[in-house]
Parts: sequence; C-alpha cells; structure tokens
Amino acid sequence: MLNEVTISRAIITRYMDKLSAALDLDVAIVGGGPSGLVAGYYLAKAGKKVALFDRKLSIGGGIWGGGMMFNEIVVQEAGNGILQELDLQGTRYEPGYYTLDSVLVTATLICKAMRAGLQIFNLIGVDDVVIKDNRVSGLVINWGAVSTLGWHIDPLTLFSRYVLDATGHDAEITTILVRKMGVNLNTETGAIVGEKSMDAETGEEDTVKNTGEVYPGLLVSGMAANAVCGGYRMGPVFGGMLLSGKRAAELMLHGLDHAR
Ligand code: 48H
Ligand code: FE2
Repeated sequence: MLNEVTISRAIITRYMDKLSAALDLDVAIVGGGPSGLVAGYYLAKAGKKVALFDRKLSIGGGIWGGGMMFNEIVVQEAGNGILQELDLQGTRYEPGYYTLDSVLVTATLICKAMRAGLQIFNLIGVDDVVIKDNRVSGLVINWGAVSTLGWHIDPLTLFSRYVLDATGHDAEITTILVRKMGVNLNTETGAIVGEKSMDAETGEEDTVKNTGEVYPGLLVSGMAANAVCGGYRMGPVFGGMLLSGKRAAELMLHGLDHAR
C-alpha cells in the first residue's frame, strides 16, 4: 500500500542528498543551454564533481525553439563531429550544413550529460558569486521563482574551484561580478565589450575564440563569451555553442589537473 508521507519523505531526503553533495564542487555551471550542457558532459565524463544550475523549469536554454520557433537547428561539419561524440547525427542538407530536430538534440544533451555524472538543478537561479582572495570561488543560489517574484529571501552558498558563466546573451554572472566588484576582466578593454550584430560565419569563430577565463576562477562560454568579449551573433546555427562548451571543459580540466 502506498503511503503518501513515505513518498514525500523519499523526495525530500533524496533531494537534500543531491543538494548537500553539490555544496563543494570542482565546477559549478550556470545555465543549461547548449554550451553549459556540453561543458558539463565533458567535465563529468572526466570524473570531475560538477553541477549545473538553471533558474527555469526546463533545461536546454535556446535550443528548444530552433530558429524562430521552427524546431530544427543547423550545425556545420565541426559541430556535427561533437554531436557524433554524443550519439547524435545531423542530416546533411547541403555540403557543410547539417540539420537536427531541436527537441531531440536538447533531450539527448541532457540525457548524455546526466548519464556521464552531471548533476542538474533546474529551478535554481544564481544571483551572485563568492569571492575569496580575488578569485571567484563559488555561487550564491536561490529558487528561480523567488527572483521572478522579486521577494527578498536570503540565498544559500556553495563553493567551487571554477564557475562557468553559460547564461547566454545576458552573461549574467560576469555582469554581476563587474557591477558589484568593479573588477577588470581579461577582455580587450578590461570591461564587458557587448555582443555584436549578426554575422554567422564570424560569430561561430568568435564563440570558440572568446571562450575562456575572464577573471580568476570564472570562465565564459557560448553567447555569454560573445557578450563579454564582443563577438558577433550567429542565429540558429549551434556548432559554435557545442565547441565552446567543449573548449571551456578542456580549459577547466587543465586548470584542475595542474592546480597545487
Ligand atoms: C540560473 C540562468 C541565469 C541565472 C541565465 O541562452 P542559452 O541557450 O545559452 P548558450 O550560450 O549555451 O546558447 C546560446 C544559444 O541558445 C543562442 O541563444 C544562440 C545560438 N543565439 C544566436 C543568436 O543570434 O541569437 O541558455 C542559457 C541558460 C537559460 O536556460 C537560462 O534560463 C539560464 O541560462 N540562466 N540560470 N541563474 N542567473 N541566467
Ligand atoms: Fe540567441
């Protein structure tokens, strides 16, 4: 016979186990779009303790909607290479252009990343970072709905050796850091340069080039990398996002494995 309170206790206990285990991480990823999910996949696959936080109910960021709500995305040759590592395969449209169903891509990225060991927390937003010795050293978290409602409820905190800002166009984490701490970033101007208009070819190259550590302990990937470092946008072509996530993971793996 099913006991309603046992069901409740099972959920509360299991959730608290997951959340407690995520309070001290190798990498905390903010944003569950393509770049954050791919970064999480490669970090988890390498055995790192990594969790991803997204304030929304559904993980996947901008992939779900394809282009203008047509639920297909395009990737190029290099992006298709990464997708193959994730057991996905684009359908060739013209030489150098592959298409995929955006729902299948999102669902598969989430599934592969979690099966590799990525812990995903949906419904949790990131409002601030922890600073220790001039280094980003963790996240300040709260329920996504709390910030949407504009309530003042104090947050909780977790530590991590790296934070990845994968929050998309708004580069929210880097923006908060600069606004609150007035720090200089590792960008051309030392400030947040801002995203540029549409140029798919340049934008795709920019996304990978701009992926990196912009402040000690804080990396940017995906559209956040272009927003922070001044890259072009590219529309619904997603190869650069996937490659950026992989690049961010490689940089952090190098940092984690070469730290004292
Ligand atoms: C918790 C947060 C917070 C926060 C945001 O936008 P995304 O899909 O991110 P990317 O960079 O991996 O992918 C970008 C791509 O989707 C895109 O927009 C492209 C290719 N655009 C080209 C163009 O021309 O427009 O996902 C970011 C995620 C979202 O799910 C947000 O909910 C989440 O981050 N998020 N989560 N705390 N403070 N800020
Ligand atoms: Fe976008």
